[in-house]
Amino acid sequence: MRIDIVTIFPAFFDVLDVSLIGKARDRGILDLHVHDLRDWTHDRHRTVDDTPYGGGAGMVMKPEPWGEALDAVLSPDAVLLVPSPAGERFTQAMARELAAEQQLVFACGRYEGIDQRVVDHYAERGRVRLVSLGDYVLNGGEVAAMAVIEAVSRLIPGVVGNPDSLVEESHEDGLLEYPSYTKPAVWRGIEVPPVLLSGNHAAIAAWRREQSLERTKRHRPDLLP
Ligand code: 6GU
Repeated sequence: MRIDIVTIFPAFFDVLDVSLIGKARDRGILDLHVHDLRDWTHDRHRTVDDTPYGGGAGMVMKPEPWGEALDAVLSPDAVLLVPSPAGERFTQAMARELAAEQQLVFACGRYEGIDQRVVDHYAERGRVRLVSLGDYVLNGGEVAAMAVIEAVSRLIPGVVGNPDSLVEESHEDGLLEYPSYTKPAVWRGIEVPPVLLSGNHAAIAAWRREQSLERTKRHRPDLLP
């Protein structure tokens, strides 16, 4: 998969050199490119924002640099992802859809967002999705893009070493994941639940299921039917 990120803070994405994503890049599974939006400005101050029409607080990102940047990096079959608190909620289901794509392009806005005409223009020519991580406000799209990139890339075959670790996780079966334990069997006087030491695989599976349901009921009742 090819991933392009356009941002005024390329340094945010330096950490994509490390861990599983870094390894996937080294092995050619992920072809990741970070672009500085200011490379597509032409004035001395490399201006990317201006005051909003209609008034109001904050600044809006100008359409011209975005148009030049996206014309340069978008291929016809790409999905343009615009992180925005006004977007559709990002979910594991969306991560699975995006993991099947050839190219993802992230347009990371700052300030009060990108001039709406940029989204409208590319929506007429290809696929565009506004994505939100959840109901809270970040300073810009960079951290959200990073979250989407990690959630999507770990679903690409070969990125995560053991594919079994993909299926037993929170949200893959619609429930939250059960709690996990490792050695020692007693730590600071706290025992590992005895069923996990029993060797009874059916009992372990039943216990884990019950724990998943319990956690989901407590923390995310909205996920239950
Ligand atoms: Cl995608 N962007 C911003 N700026 N804030 C957010 C968000 C995205 N998702 C949740 N909050």
